[in-house]
Amino acid sequence: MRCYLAIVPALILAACEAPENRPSAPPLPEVESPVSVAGQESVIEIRAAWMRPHPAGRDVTAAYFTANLAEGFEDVLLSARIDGAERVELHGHFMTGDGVMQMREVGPQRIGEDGPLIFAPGSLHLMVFGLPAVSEGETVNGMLTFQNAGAVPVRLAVQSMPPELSAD
Ligand SMILES: [Cu+2]
Repeated sequence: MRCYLAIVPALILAACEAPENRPSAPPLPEVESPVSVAGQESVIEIRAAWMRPHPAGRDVTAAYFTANLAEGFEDVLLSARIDGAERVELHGHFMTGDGVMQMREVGPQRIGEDGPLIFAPGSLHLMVFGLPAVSEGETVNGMLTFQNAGAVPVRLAVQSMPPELSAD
């Protein structure tokens, strides 16, 4: 793109921006996210997504996954939902002062170039409330919402043991 000589700065700006604003120009891709602090797009890949079968008589269970940043250099997991569940919270485990492991809700979780965002037993997990009981071998669909990547679908295999992570 070339900018031609103009005397008024505003005209120079207009001349430079014109190609993007012409009706014939393809629309800019929209980032499907509520806010975008980092102001850029990213692509997230989800692997090893699984959910524990409900313990007998309970309607709360936990789900796990590994999120990789395939494109972009930073993103934030804002929230999650699971089809059929009343509510999904991001949880973490913490050691209390007297050495007892407890879990509680945590805020948005960052993912960067320094490595995948891992939700795994004993660490970060999705706490799934009010989902009709699922059992081993079923599959549950859900959605992870990232600040830049937007809504990323996830398919969770219901199983008691963690899946093997492919070596890459
Ligand atoms: Cu929890």
